[in-house]
Amino acid sequence: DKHPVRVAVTGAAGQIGYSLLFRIASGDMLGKDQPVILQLLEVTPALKALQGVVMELRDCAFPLLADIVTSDDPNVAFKDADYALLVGAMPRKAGMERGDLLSANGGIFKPQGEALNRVASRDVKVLVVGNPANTNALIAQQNAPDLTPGQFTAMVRLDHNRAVSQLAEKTGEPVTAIQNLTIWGNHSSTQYPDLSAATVSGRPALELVDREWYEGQYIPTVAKRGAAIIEARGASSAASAASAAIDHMRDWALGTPEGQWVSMGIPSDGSYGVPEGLIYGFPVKCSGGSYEIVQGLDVSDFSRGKMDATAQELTEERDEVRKLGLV
Ligand code: NAX
Repeated sequence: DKHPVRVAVTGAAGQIGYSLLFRIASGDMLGKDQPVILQLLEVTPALKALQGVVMELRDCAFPLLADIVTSDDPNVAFKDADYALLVGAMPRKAGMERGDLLSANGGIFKPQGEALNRVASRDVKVLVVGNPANTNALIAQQNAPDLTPGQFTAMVRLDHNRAVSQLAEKTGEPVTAIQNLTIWGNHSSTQYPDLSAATVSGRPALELVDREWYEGQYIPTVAKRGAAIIEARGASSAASAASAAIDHMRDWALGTPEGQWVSMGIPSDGSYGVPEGLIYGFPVKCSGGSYEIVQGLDVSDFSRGKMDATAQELTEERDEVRKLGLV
């Protein structure tokens, strides 16, 4: 029997947490043979609500759920964590400037990075979901000097999954027929859902859809899907975000299928001309618990422009958090 691994989740009493925790505990993330200990972090006023979620988790009698720890102290919640899903964040409120948002989140992700640095497993895999996810991941990473920068990642998998589903719908094919599309850059409206290398049942996607639809409809629909969900549901994406977080961590830990890739926000090594160090969405393949950027893809002028624009936005966010002394 496998030893339990420790999975820390922040913002555990929130909307995404309410889907995510049950999926982790049922074995969807790390496999049906991998026991888990959940280590849940919340702000003090939410600890009571969190106790209710814990009661429900226990009521599921999940065979793989070995233990549950709750705390309002990151030094407790991150202790020996093998995986950390940083979901809790300060959402943008009406009238908030980007600088205000980055500064409010710095107050969360700087101490969390420091705590991961102090107490987490030396091999911890960190996924930042809380927005602005890429730059929050950068803040946590830069405050964890004893960990490897590549241990910090940001979620663009929801965008990736949305892009797969939109293309499947358009071509009338199942989602399983779609392979090798990429979300480049920031988890924001500047993201670039790229079909240049994508295939549908083995045929190039861009031979099946027209260019006008791709540029004028597909890209903005994927990039603005979050707003469309809020408009329809009256609340932001939660179950789909949790599902994407499960997919991101599962693929990182257990590997991507042979011949396929997924999109992850990871520190740039300069590949594809992306400024080094930015946490940027790249096409990656995973195996043996690590990821590698897919190299050698063609970059058209159209792609170059989109990839540079989203890099520019991330560079500006980085400059802003530098000014604030957060990185
Ligand atoms: P909720 O507001 O429902 O839950 C957030 C929870 O985090 C709250 O319970 C709050 O008490 C807690 N929290 C706040 N500060 C904390 C701290 N310092 N330590 C621990 N917990 C803390 O938001 P929810 O809908 O769950 O969304 C969470 C985050 O995910 C938001 O930042 C949201 O913008 C982001 N999203 C990111 C997505 C992505 O693709 N990267 C998509 C979905 C989602 O919008």
